[in-house]
Amino acid sequence: MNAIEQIAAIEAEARALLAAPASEAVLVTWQNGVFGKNGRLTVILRGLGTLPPEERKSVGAAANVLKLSLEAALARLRESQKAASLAASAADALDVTLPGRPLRRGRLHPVTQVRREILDIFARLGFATVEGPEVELDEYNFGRLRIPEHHPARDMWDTFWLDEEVDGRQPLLLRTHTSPMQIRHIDTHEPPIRVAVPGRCYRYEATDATHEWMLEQVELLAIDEGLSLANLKGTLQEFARQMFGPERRVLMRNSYFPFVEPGVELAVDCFACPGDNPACPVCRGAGWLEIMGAGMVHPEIIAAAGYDPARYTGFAAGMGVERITMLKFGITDIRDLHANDLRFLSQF
Ligand code: FA5
Repeated sequence: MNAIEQIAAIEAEARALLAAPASEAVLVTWQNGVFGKNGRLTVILRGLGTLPPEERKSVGAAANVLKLSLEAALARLRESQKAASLAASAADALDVTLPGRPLRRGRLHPVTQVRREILDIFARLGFATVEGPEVELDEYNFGRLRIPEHHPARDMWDTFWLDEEVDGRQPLLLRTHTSPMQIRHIDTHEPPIRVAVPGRCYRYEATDATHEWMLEQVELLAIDEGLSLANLKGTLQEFARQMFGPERRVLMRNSYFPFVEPGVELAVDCFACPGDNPACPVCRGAGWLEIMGAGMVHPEIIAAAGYDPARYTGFAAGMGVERITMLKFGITDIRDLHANDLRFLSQF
């Protein structure tokens, strides 16, 4: 085959290839065989100088025309193949302009929110936060709070008992209130004392809309020179105003706890009924929901800790965090709070 015939053969192959595009691998092999270092067209162009002058011109022209037109045709073919494959993948591709699905944000449990709010309010009133053990000695939960064995006040606070002992001391129980921390704190700190004690408490209790067997309390304890019932009342009223707003009515009435003298309890007006509905699950027609017990620390407790009760006086309070959460959010059944139903909890 002379050079012109070879050029014609390459051109025919190229037409066939371009008419029914082969795979990229076949295309590359063919292209190398034509344009590569020792490709057929390369060899023809390289050998132009050896041809007789009359052939050189026509062969050179034909080879160069073919080279340019083939290069252009191959580039066009590759462009159109690329466009086709993009179009094919676009059919099942992501639409990046779609707005994303929002992530479900978690939130704090309503009781946690309210506990933090309570502690924040008391922190602004000068009370530091401290914590104590949930597994407690009978001695702190009852004995040193002036509730000896067989005292009728124990009936109010039946609880869960443990067989274990700590450092040879027992009986141990799950604390019924946060008041044992009053004793632990005055045993280890000197007046002036102002602390708030959050924590879980446990009671052997028949549950209903306002009673659970596990509850959270925040205990308040202030011991200083010259503290009176007026300081207790002022502190609790300021707490209620900040917690529930100035329009909420607060009732302070007599109560009895062996570790205070006098004792009071604080109630807030019912949010679930006008106050006279005997079927109301929250107040049962009383119009008030009790949220805490309080009073002036009993002088015997101050004396037992080694301080002169003529010089030092104090007040204490113990409030139910779930009850305050109910008032705050208008929840009518305390049992919903720890039932762990996200449809309920995510409303708050
Ligand atoms: C006490 O626990 C006393 N330690 C409070 C106290 C502290 C008095 C300091 C004086 C000085 P009481 O048993 O009333 O008191 O409980 C206090 C609060 O805890 C109640 O007002 C109520 O808000 C909450 N509470 C009590 N029992 C339950 C229960 N079963 N479920 C939910 N909340 C409860």
